Amino acid sequence: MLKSLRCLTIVSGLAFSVMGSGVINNFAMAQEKGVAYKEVDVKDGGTIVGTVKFDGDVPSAKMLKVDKDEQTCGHENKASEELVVNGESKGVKNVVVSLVDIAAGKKIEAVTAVLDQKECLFTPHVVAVPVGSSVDLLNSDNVMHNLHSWSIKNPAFNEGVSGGGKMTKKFDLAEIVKITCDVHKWMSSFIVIKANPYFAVTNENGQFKIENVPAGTYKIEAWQEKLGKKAGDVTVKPKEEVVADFVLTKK
Ligand SMILES: [Cu+2]
Repeated sequence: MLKSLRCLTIVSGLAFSVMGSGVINNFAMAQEKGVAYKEVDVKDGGTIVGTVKFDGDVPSAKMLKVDKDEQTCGHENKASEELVVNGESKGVKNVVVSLVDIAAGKKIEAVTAVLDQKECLFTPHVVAVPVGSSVDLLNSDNVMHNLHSWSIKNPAFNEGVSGGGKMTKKFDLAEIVKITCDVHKWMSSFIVIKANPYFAVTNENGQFKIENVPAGTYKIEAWQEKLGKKAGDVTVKPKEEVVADFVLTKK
């Protein structure tokens, strides 16, 4: 069998924090510098798989106070998705794992992703796309929502979208964009735009897979809105599967 496993556990400290009250611009500082990326035919690429786990007691979900449009948004407070940890596996959901310094690899396939506003929450909570992609911003509710992008590099927008409405925005530059609704202050999400196609968002068990990676050693990074960034090195061999696990902790 060609398949073999190498294990890499990344437990170094956070590179820096992206959190803090009133410091939205830190998201701009949190962007990777990036390297010029060249599209090439990848032959005998390898695969990176891994799990992002939470170190510590599983935190209970922060509750968001619903105090407007209750007929649509509901009369109960809502569980925030800012940090979702699986109670059994301790996997962290919605972590963006990416290769940050890869200079050449598979073609960047621009996509049209969907970010919906449904029952007064953004869904999914984290959308990751490569540069050049668009996002359909939907409103599936029967109340007015607003889409406020805290973009630094891409054109920022702050526009209402009526019930059943849609607007589409294109993102050409890599950055982490926080999206909020100014009508319902509890609503937030992130659109993460990546400079190369080597990234994935973890599932509810914290698992991810990045495929068709040219052989080589790369810096791999995990980003989560509350836990910040953590990086390590991963070495990919032709046609092999390498494991890159992360352990994130609360500050
Ligand atoms: Cu809203």
